[in-house]
Amino acid sequence: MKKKYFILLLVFVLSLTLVAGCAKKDGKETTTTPTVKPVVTNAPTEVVTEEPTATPIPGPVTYTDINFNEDTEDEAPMFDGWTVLDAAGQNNSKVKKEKDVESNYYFLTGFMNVTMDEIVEEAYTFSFDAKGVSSVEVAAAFVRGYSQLLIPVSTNPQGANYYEADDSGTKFTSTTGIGFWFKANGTLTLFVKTYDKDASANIGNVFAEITTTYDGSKWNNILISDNNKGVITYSVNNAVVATVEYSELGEYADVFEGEQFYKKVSIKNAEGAVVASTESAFVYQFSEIAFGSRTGSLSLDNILVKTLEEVKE
Ligand SMILES: [Ca+2]
Repeated sequence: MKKKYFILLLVFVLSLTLVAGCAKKDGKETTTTPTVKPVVTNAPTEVVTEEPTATPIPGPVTYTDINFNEDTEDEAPMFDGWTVLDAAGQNNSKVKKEKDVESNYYFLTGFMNVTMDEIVEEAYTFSFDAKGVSSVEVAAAFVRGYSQLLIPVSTNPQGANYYEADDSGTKFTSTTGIGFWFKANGTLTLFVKTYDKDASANIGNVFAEITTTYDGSKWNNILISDNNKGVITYSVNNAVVATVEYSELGEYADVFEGEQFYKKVSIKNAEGAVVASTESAFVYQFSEIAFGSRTGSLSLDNILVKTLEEVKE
């Protein structure tokens, strides 16, 4: 009997061991951590960023960089790539020598038309150093005119050029474009040619007197920057003094058939306030860069014109 009990006990222990083993195995299976299915997300959408507005960058053409110096001859062509017209043949305008410095400059006076030969059809900057004007007559820098487009005036049947009076009863000259008239006291006149049926030659002007740091007894740096998209910025001695905004390209068929002009123009002061405006401007679709004088005297040096490459869209 004792042996029988021992065997039963042994079977019982073995059974317990097996049951425990199975239980352990089952437990292991039931406690297996289920696989977490990955969260399926949509493929990320490619974000298309809009190209920023194209900004003009300097280059690639520099038309002229004229530092009148010891080597500059005192006769045409002292402006390489420009045409110098001494309308009255007085031969007053000269390359002059600066006192005490090895630098020359160009003295513009008399009835002069100095135009850059290539008409600019893109954004550009036009900079130079200027001194004067002591005369009460006009000596100015012009942009967005075109001296081939002329309206006859009483003093000149060939038409008002940059040096010529416009018959408007003022001292303003030229038929087309925007003039920046230098004056010794620093109050410079910015004037825009207009189509004016009431004027005797049908040429009028809108203009603004611009207060600047310009000092006629010293050299001043002038920068005219035209983005070819409707804004010209005028700076004197590194300070913006005015902007000219132009728009509404159209034709004056009865005057210049086939030629396009910006008709709507406003002059803003340095604070951005409109100080003069017109809707009949003769502001040419392209830009002839020029100096003109009608017995006003202006000294010029370091003339530099650069086109700005407009990024193609
Ligand atoms: Ca010089």
